[in-house]
Amino acid sequence: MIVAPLGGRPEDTVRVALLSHGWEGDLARSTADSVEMLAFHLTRLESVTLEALVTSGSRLGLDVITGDDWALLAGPRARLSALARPWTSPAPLVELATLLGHALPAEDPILWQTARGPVALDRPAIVGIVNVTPDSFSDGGRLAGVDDAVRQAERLVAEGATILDVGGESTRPGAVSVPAAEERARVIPVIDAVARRLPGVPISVDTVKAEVARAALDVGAAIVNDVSGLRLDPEMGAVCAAGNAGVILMHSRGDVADMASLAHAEYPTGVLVEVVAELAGQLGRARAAGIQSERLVIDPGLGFGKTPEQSVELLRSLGALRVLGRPILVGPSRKRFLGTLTGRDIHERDTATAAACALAWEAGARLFRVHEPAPTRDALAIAFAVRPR
Ligand code: PMM
Repeated sequence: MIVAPLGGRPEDTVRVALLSHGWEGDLARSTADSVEMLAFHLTRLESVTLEALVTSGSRLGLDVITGDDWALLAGPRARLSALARPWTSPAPLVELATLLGHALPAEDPILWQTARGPVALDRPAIVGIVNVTPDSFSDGGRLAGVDDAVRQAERLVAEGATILDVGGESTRPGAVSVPAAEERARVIPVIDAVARRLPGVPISVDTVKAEVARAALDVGAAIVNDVSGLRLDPEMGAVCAAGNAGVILMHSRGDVADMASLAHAEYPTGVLVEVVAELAGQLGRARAAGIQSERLVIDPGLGFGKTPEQSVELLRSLGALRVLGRPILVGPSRKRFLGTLTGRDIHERDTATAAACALAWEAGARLFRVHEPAPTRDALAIAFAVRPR
């Protein structure tokens, strides 16, 4: 037996050691990141919070040094992350857990694995929206529709989109579910044509139906964007796993007709806590279906079963989603809460969208689904330039 001390920063030396044992780069990095040592200074603590912190902290093997209304908390990132989970915290620790989630520094840049290779998330990635619902393009006729959609895709990429999201089913309140065959007829020719025209651009299919996802992956889609978070079609997880798709798990409740309404906007324990808990469940189900963690992205589902205030609260607390350990996508584009805040109509909300995206970047989001990339690209360029180094 040999016991050798590792000098230097644990996260670096552990990564190098794992690589020397043949571990794959991303896995070695994310595993090594979990041993990074971090410390926090907590002040203005209530005595019940202090007591609960001492109990929970020592159970997790964290160092907790306390005074009358303050504490110093130190330990490896993975153990601190376990404390930063408001949805499993005892009541006196919920606020602390949420704030700790915000305060945990961002993980090192990660790659998002998709069916067509990795997407780098060390800088903002803009997902441009290509809607192929019948009302989204001027004249009818499928062929004209495909040409229009390809032109739209080219414009989105020219303006800064690095991923394209093609969707053929509206989720507006009261929208009727489109039969799978009709949805396929709308999106598959477009994905096929865009994949040929823009071969370097990963394409995502915005669908809740496994049959549509499978057909899209067959013609070149790399990602499945499921606004139901794999809830609505029992086959979806298996199809994504078999196709090695990147998967966007968006938080929502209900079905296509009511998920964007307020029918399910009840969050008795708080919108953040419930969204995080439900996303955690969706991640678990996705992994159980055989989808590798590296392929999963989470999305709080702004505006989906959320009042404007609840969407704002999610944006304010977005950093807490980082404890789920997966890249975060946000889709604030032109949504009602931006209209409420600015008084602007739907087609005048691209500046507000850009501001929301820049703030979301600061909180840890890495992917931004927008209708009009140009203003968001500019806002994110500034946010990226002033990021902490
Ligand atoms: N929003 C809409 C549709 N798809 N997908 C994800 N991942 N996140 C979103 O926020 C989202 C989505 C609804 O917006 P649209 O009808 O304006 O495209």
